[in-house]
Amino acid sequence: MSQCIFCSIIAGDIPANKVYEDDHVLAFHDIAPKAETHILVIPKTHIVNLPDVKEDQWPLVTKVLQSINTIAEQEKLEGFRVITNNGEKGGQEVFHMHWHVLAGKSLPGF
Ligand code: IU
Repeated sequence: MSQCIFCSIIAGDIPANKVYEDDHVLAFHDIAPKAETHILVIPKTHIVNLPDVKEDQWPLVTKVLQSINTIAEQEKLEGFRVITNNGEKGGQEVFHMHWHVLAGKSLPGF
């Protein structure tokens, strides 16, 4: 999956400002932050988005979500927002499932 930019980051072929890594999950700062803190959390397995998750991959999705809690604690986030965009019409631009973790000055509700 070498044409996938996030797979290239996982492989170490493209640098990223990493904040967390384990056997299954990688998290790094978004290159174009939309909030004071903007971290992307991704599974190391190439999954396109939520609708692409196979039955046996749900435990991996849980690991990704659990790692968000670990990252929030590690980065001392007092509050945070989690967003995942799915499909072109859902605003997804990179087709490797990722979870945006946004934090910083009070985020407006919506
Ligand atoms: P989206 O949900 O697919 O729209 O989000 C993709 C995000 O990936 C977006 O916020 C980009 O700024 C970010 N990103 C990145 O951090 N590093 C990259 O090399 C590329 C995109 I391409």
